[in-house]
Amino acid sequence: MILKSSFILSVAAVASYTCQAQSQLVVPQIMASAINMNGIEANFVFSPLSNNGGARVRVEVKSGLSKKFAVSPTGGFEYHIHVKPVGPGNDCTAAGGHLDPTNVGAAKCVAAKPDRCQEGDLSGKHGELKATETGAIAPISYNDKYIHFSGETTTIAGRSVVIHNNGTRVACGNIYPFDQASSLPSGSSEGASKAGSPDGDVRSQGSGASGGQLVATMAMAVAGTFFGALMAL
Ligand SMILES: [Cu+2]
Repeated sequence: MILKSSFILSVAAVASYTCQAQSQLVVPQIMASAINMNGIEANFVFSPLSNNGGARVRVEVKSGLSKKFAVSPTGGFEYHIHVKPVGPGNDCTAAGGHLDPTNVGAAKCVAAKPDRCQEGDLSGKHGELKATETGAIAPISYNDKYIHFSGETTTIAGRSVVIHNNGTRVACGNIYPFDQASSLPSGSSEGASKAGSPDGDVRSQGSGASGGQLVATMAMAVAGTFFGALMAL
């Protein structure tokens, strides 16, 4: 009995500490992007790293990036943070070029030298999204110390994530503050592309993916990130 109640107390203490620390350090700045177009459904969560800046990035692809679809000989899909938001009708071209505040330019970005990569070149720094048989890719997470949550030219806020198939832009979604993204209406096409027209999102209509699902996924991602950080303390 004593053992059981002390266990419950410990859990309660951890939970209370978690909520407190989360609200003070992590939650206000978390950014997220939910892509849902052309049969491609993917979530990106950018959580600030507390110590030396940068972000913990979590990527989950639920559908659409299959081996059958992949054009590149590498069997991978590139993805980047682009400077502008997505245009009306899920227009990924309107997203403009890569986020590149230090003007690195188009020089080849290699994972071994991330300081020579564009801030927005996520697949250059961390590897392409590897196509699978089903098109779903299990969640991956990594740290990226070059990502910024502030600064007019450097922040990822208000920009977009674009997925490419051997260069061609095949899906995109805007980057929102996490708390804003989680309070978006439950219609997934609205949530995924606020600036776009739902008409441009034919295959996602009736796909059954709800805003609630996204919120749950993101909440799990955030919790995972936080507990990872706790363990590193
Ligand atoms: Cu791109």
